Amino acid sequence: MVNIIIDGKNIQAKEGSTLLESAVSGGIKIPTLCYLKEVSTIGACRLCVVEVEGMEQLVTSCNTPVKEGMVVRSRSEKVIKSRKMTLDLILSNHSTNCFSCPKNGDCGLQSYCKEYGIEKSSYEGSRSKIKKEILHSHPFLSYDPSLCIHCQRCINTCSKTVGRKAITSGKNGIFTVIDAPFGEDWKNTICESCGNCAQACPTGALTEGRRKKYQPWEVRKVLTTCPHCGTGCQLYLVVRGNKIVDVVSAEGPSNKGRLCVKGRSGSFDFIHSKERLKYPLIKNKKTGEFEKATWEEAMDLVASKFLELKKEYGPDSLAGFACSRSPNEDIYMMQKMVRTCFGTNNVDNCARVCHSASVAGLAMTLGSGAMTNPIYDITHHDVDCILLIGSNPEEAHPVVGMQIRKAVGEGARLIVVDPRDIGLSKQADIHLKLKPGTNVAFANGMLNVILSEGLEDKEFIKERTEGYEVLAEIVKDYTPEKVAEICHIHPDQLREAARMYAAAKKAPIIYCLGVTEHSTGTEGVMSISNLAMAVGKLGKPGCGVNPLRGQNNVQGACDMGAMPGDFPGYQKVRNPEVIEKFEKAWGVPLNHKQGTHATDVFPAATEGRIKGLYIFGEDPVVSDPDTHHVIKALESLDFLVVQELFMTETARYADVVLPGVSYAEKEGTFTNTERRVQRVRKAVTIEGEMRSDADIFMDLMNRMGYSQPYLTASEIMEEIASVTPSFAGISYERLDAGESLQWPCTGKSHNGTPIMHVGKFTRGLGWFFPAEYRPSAELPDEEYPIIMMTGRILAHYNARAMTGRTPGLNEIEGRSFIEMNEKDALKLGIVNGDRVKVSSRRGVIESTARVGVKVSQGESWMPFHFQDGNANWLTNAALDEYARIPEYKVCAIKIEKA
Ligand SMILES: Nc1nc2c(c(=O)[nH]1)N[C@H]1C(S)=C(S)[C@@H](COP(=O)(O)OP(=O)(O)OC[C@H]3O[C@@H](n4cnc5c(=O)[nH]c(N)nc54)[C@H](O)[C@@H]3O)O[C@H]1N2
Ligand SMILES: Nc1nc2c(c(=O)[nH]1)N[C@H]1C(S)=C(S)[C@@H](COP(=O)(O)OP(=O)(O)OC[C@H]3O[C@@H](n4cnc5c(=O)[nH]c(N)nc54)[C@H](O)[C@@H]3O)O[C@H]1N2
Ligand code: SF4
Ligand code: SF4
Ligand SMILES: [Mo]
Repeated sequence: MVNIIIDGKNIQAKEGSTLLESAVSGGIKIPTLCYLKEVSTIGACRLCVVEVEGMEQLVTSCNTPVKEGMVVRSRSEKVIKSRKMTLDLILSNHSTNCFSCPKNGDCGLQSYCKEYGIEKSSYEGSRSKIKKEILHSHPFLSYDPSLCIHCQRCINTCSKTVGRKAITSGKNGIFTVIDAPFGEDWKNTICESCGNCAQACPTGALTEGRRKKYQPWEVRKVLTTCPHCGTGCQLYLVVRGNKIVDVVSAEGPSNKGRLCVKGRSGSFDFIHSKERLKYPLIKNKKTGEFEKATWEEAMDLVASKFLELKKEYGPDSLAGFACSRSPNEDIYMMQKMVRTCFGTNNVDNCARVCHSASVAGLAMTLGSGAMTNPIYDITHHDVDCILLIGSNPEEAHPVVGMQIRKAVGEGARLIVVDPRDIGLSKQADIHLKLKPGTNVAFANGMLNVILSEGLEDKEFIKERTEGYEVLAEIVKDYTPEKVAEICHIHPDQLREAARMYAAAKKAPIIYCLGVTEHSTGTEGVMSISNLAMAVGKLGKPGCGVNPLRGQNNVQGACDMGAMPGDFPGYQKVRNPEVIEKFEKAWGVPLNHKQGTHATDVFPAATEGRIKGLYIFGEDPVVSDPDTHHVIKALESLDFLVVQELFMTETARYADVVLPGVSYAEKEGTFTNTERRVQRVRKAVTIEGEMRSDADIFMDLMNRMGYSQPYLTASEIMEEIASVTPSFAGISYERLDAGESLQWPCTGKSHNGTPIMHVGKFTRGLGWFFPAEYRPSAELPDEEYPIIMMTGRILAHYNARAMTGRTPGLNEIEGRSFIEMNEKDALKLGIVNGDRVKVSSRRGVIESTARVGVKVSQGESWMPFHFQDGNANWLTNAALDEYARIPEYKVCAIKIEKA
């Protein structure tokens, strides 16, 4: 610490900090238009000047380091005069049509001019003469050069915070200008439409179009959590009256002020959509049409129907799927309803088709199936090497992707293991473009190199693990040459990757569905955990095995016990003591039998073993593999209830449709991928008869004869904490007081657990799984010669119920396509943009070909978001033996010109 004096006030400042930072810490305001904390300290706007005793010239405080004994004046006559002159000069090049400016009333320049008494400029700026074109072709963003003050905040934000470098400095004659990617060719730029640049712009130069539609003084801001992916970005919903008009980012632990395009521009249109379900619907059996019903009618029908089926066919003929987009409190109530009223453990959530292999696999090897380290910890600049396996974070977890790009830009090594060229593979030191479905062989190959070159952590293996000898024997067979043949990679590249990962000190493994969504998904996960254990990279900062969980609250859905074998907090159904504990807590006898996995519910329904199904916020007709078999199963049911925001493809098959409410219309919590429990807050009330999802469950429970008191979200969290040891210390009181808690949080004075397995695995000793490579269930042959992988793209989210209702996102990408290799295309006479017929043993669709080298020869890739050609008519419902996860990532197809 050093001591300085600013405006007569003694301030203790951190050594190495700047005058501006120390002034702020001492509560002294200094104006600035170009400074951004940790991003931009270029001193370009010169508004932050201060006078330092002993220095002749004024200095820019944003980039002047503090020195012991400095005496500073931040508001002396000289300083004020200089600032006035600066503002006068800036204004000379700035259009002052404030009335027509989208930032009127919320503009840094306007407010400083007011503060310093500058009404108009006394100069005519030379820049004001250059030809300027407003760029506004982009669906969300626009740039008006006449309002640009060249502070470069947008450039610095895009390059440093977002790591994208989509905005650059250009030239117009002798002037340096901003080249913003929002002109007519916006689609051909590398811009990700995240809008972080617009949020950084202090004036109305770079803005979102929607800014024009509200005034800053008419709105209030509600702090909440993004409803899309598991990154868990914190954001403010900007609300005017009862309408969300905008989103701005908040400073959350996982996003640090960033958002991606879906969080910023795709999380409010759907809430106000005219297509929202507004009242309960009952299907008229004769006409097959839905008819409007009262809540009384609908709820009585649902309660009596489930009781009737239970009586006739037994409790295990009923099942429920919980919504991973919905808060913990709703999900907790749903599984409680299924267990206490349906009387079965047949309750599951979309993790079954997503990361169930991680939950099962890591629980077996480490004792806990969750991400081991926080996002910030594994993407921070001191990380040495990131091993990214089957994960496309630039599109699927974009704010994590931004932080990985930043880390790599700052020197971290990057190894990408993915069959496709993804955005991050361009930045990678090594890209292992392996054949789909060969992850276990790859991991064993890495281990072969590590063990044969003596790169393993012998002490860690000895002290903290078991099962090493068996695995070491198995991997002897997986020589780089053999693995190279299985995986279609180069043996030396594998050697190099193994050495790079093993030698790095801080080296996290980050993985996702490219590992899990296989018929060998759980083995894939366990072989990755083998890899990390062998080099001792667990239970340490900047390391770990890190599955990026998909849905905003899929971590929570698993934690809350929406799983056939687990009560809340992974307390096992197979453990009689656990059953006894919940029987006591809930006051009714419970079913002792493990439940049916969601993916097994469909064949069970077709075979008549499942009769009644309650789907809360999932759309399996779109998202589950092999659509025909899903539809057949739904049609075989005696009774289907769907509780939704919209009339989805799945809801069309329901007997009763119940309208729930979205994240912006209720209180609750989401748990993000790093096990962080974050608040969701009510921002608006939408007109209609919709009810909060937890309320619907509590009402139904009472109608089914279980006496469930009506609890608020906060009271439900109290109940969760009381029955779940890992949540025991979590409460709304703590969260609303600003604490950020990652479970396990075992008591009121426990601060949560950022890094798991420190010193000891949850399981005790870590277990090396004896993994052997097995090929995918369906391999290409003469009839269906091409492997199809499936996945997601940046602008859309799963079945698109939400993102599909934002017109701008549909403009960015709105139709089905299939990526194929140019050599395959040439053979088939297909060129880029051709319509193609794509078929598998299970179905036929049409799509548009995207020809190139993103995928290798003999391989292809499709998103599953688009109904005009959905990959899931073709995908294979082959299941993994441990987690029952489907093989979305590999099936055999044929492509023909349509
Ligand atoms: N924009 C957007 N973001 C989303 C979602 C969305 O729909 N849209 N959905 C959310 C959900 S639910 C989830 S679970 C996550 C998923 O996030 P990710 O898993 O990152 O996304 P995917 O595109 O399914 O697949 C990731 C990568 O796996 C690769 N891959 C395919 N087969 C293999 C293989 O055999 N081995 C290896 N090593 N890699 C392979 C693919 O090429 C792809 O790049 O995203 C979440 N975020
Ligand atoms: N081919 C292929 N298919 C895949 C995948 C793949 O990689 N390839 N990935 C799979 C994966 S990882 C996943 S997670 C699944 C996702 O599959 P789904 O879970 O079916 O997909 P979502 O579109 O997220 O559906 C969520 C539904 O919840 C509703 N909803 C949102 N919030 C609420 C709420 O608060 N209350 C209520 N009542 N409803 C709400 C939305 O309207 C939406 O219809 O897709 C899987 N499908
Ligand atoms: S929208 Fe995002 S990617 Fe595009 S220029 Fe702005 S900061 Fe860069
Ligand atoms: S990265 Fe995920 S959580 Fe963050 S804004 Fe984007 S969709 Fe939302
Ligand atoms: Mo997912």
